[in-house]
Amino acid sequence: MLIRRVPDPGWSDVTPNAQYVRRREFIRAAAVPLVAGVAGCLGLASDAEAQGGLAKLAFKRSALSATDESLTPYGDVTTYNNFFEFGTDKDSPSRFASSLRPRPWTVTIDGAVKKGGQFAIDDLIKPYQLEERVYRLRCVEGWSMVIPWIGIPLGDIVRKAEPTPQARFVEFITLNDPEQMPGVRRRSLDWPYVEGLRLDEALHPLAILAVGLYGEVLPNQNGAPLRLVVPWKYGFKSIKSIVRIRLVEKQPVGSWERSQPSEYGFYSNVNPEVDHPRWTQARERRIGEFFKRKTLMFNGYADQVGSLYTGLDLRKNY
Ligand SMILES: Nc1nc2c(c(=O)[nH]1)N[C@H]1C(S)=C(S)[C@@H](COP(=O)(O)O)O[C@H]1N2
Ligand SMILES: [Mo]
Repeated sequence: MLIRRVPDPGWSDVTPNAQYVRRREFIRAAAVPLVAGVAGCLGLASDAEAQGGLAKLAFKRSALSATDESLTPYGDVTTYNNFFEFGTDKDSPSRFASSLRPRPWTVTIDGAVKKGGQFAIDDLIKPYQLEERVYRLRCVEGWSMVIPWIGIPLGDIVRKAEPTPQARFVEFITLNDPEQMPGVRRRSLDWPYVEGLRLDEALHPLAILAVGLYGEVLPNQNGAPLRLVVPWKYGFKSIKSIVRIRLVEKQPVGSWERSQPSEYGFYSNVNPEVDHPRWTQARERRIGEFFKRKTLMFNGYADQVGSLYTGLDLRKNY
């Protein structure tokens, strides 16, 4: 069991990132007294200096966090990215995503729902208390990170729209605007970027819509202003800069499945036992670490999500 329950310390203050990182370290160190200044010696201040200077968010810490692992530094989380709408190199998103305009931003919720509509991003999020969820993100390419996301349960948004009995899947669609996204002028994928979940996966409490990370609003390169985070699936399922959430009857075809169906399936659960056709999925490199580590079933969330897949052949349904 990799997820340890921690007591909820309640609403966080709106804290500068330096204190924020120190407090996290403190919580992780549990009983070890932490004197002022020690954090700097441990190199935590350099993390803090790398903050984006973006708006701070008020949030409460969630018990559904992987609190037993070190956070990937902010600088890596925000410069080593996949966001093909801004190019295919790892540093393309951080170099070019400044042209994305995350406000004003409208999200359409439609399809098999009673209460759909078009919502300004801030109105959509306002009714909910933001939560911090520290999750492992594991890319199908074989690297991983640990990121303190800020968001709300996806299930809250889906339930509020009141899905009709026809709704069996949720389809997510990214903005497709060549003015803001230079990468969509090239056919590296079929635009717009699309992803999908089964309805019960979307309603699982671990699935969130993120609006921030490290206590701040999402940097553009991480999918501002709204992106999905599904921690037990490969990173590509966690679609960025969402403009539409559609409840549908038929299983959606995601962009990666469309581009290469033999390599990327609908489920895309992190599974060390099922290799990608061109490489093993048994191990991964945590960004910032030298040695590879074993990839865990469902990315370490097997206790929480395993029951969603009882009776499903995970080799056929990759
Ligand atoms: N719209 C969109 N969403 C996307 C992608 C993309 O290219 N476009 N890349 C995916 C992949 S492959 C990964 S691994 C994660 C990376 O998220 P991060 O850059 O915030 O770590 O975003 C996913 N979401
Ligand atoms: Mo990925």
